[in-house]
Amino acid sequence: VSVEDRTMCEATQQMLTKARRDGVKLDLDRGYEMKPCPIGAESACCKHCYMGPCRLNPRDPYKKVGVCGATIDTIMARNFGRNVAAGSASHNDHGRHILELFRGIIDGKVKDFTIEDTLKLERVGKSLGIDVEGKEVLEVAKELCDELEKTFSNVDGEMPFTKLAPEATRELWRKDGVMPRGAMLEIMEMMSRTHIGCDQDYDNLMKQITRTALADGWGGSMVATELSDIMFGTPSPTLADVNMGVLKEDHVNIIVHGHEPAMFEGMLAAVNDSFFIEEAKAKGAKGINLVGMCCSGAEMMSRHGVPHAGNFGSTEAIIVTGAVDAMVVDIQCIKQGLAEVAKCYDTHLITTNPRAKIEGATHVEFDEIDPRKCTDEILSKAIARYGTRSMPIEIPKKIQAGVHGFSHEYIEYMLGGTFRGSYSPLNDNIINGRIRGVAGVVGCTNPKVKQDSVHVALVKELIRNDVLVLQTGCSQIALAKAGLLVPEAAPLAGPGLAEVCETVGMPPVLGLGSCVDNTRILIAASAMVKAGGLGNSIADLPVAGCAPEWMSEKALAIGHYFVASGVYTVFGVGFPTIKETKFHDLMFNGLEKKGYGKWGMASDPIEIARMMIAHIDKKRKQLGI
Ligand code: BF8
Repeated sequence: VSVEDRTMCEATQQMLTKARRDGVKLDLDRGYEMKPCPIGAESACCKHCYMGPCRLNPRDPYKKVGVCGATIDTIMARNFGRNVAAGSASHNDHGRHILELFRGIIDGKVKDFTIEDTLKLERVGKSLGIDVEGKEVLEVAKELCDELEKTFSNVDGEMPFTKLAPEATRELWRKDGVMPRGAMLEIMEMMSRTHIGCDQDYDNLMKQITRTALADGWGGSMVATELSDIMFGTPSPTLADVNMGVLKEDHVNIIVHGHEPAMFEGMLAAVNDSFFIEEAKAKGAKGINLVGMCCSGAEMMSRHGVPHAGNFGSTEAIIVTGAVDAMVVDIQCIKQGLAEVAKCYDTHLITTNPRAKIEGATHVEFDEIDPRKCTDEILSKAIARYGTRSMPIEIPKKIQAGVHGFSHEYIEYMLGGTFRGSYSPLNDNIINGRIRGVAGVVGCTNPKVKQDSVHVALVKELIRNDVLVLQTGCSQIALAKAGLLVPEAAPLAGPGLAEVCETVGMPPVLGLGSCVDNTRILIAASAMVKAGGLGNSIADLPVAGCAPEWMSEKALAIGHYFVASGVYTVFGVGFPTIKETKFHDLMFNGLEKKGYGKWGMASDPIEIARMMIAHIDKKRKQLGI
């Protein structure tokens, strides 16, 4: 298969070609060669006990049941529930870790990080009902920390950040018994209910799936975003370069790839230390070049304008440049295949988190209390590797500038100004029809489809139809590489959206950050409801979401918390359910009738756009606009 069929990213094509020449196999080719199990792909197998694994026939799903008698609907619901539990666990583990760092700062144990955005601290505190008047920063921080701890540890009541959702949306959650309590409880209950012989009613399972997903979006993910902003700064638009051309042949190149911002922040602080800059120069380098990849890269780009080298589909490929002296990783979406590729190109692959080691990688543990111990060792290793570089180096000359860092606070400010900051101007533009609706296009890349191609074609079609696009994660990077995250892309939008973009000076595609920052979209949607004129709940809004090249369990958890919050959410690639089953019908149809959003699935970008726009138009009609 030609490299052009594997990825539309030219830099990645160039590196895939080189890897093939060098005899090194990358994920992009492994993905093509893998023939996924057709029964598993449609979730028709159950391996929750050892009477099986049981395989049902996806083409005749009701013909057979499992040994225990489990029907296809139970099997699909249990599988989906466990996917959502894993995705929600990932984000909640991330969020809880961020909360611990925050507590470390408050307790004075962590000295290298601080509370950067005290205004946001107050605002978030107030939004949760904390009285901030006349209180010291640390006092407010302590109260906020105690309150947010409940996100994870509550065993009853309502998860703190659910307060930010519109009242009608919360009422639906209460009425249906899906209001999340504490994330640890929800995930535990999801696991226990999917054990052999427990909950065997797909409709009842769906309730716990919904609660577990909501415990991600309005729980751990939101804690991660809001506290990261408070500690490291709330993003505002920043110009940053994206793509492999950000590597510099005459510099020590260090890539940070993962999800939690603390280690990356630590690296950023250490890299400017004159001692290491001199060390690098002594080895003949002009300096040290720190760049990001995937989600922590997207966060650092949004907050500090750190260059971004590429998304999930490019993490193995970039090592093929030979120019990466160290790739430093923490948690999530770190392919084990990186170890083998790193070995072939003499790159240091360094794991830093006790929760994510990789066989064959070097482990240098990051500790927030003493960050320099880890970061200094990494710098020494990378500089030493630069001094002994022996391979030919080939860096694709692809680089694209874009504007990133549209927090929901900045969107409000941008549209409403300092004094009347509100989402009313956005609502006005939706009501007057200049903007048809708002879409969130987010998520991974997946070697089952040509990298970036569905993201780019979909977003272009949406903006052409006057739909404002909000982006996060690897999708945002795909569009940044394609040059759409600049105000100059406004003429690619339909006349109404283009006019708004030109008036405000904004791109038609707004980059909000990493995957946990999808919660910025939830808060923006809630603010749109509160600004008035577009209904009472998130489900009333003319909005839709999509993860066109998804691959992870986190993506399923995110997709379901959007659906559970009221958003029509379309996934590309494929979906782990069988059409014409009761469980599929509940997800793709029944949930909407109960007042939620619903799932959709299509693989062609133009078809996805058509589905999203049809939904937006349906909502506009219901609103009478
Ligand atoms: O969390 S977008 S491939 S890096 S899962 Fe992973 Fe998907 Fe990228 Fe970020 Ni989100």
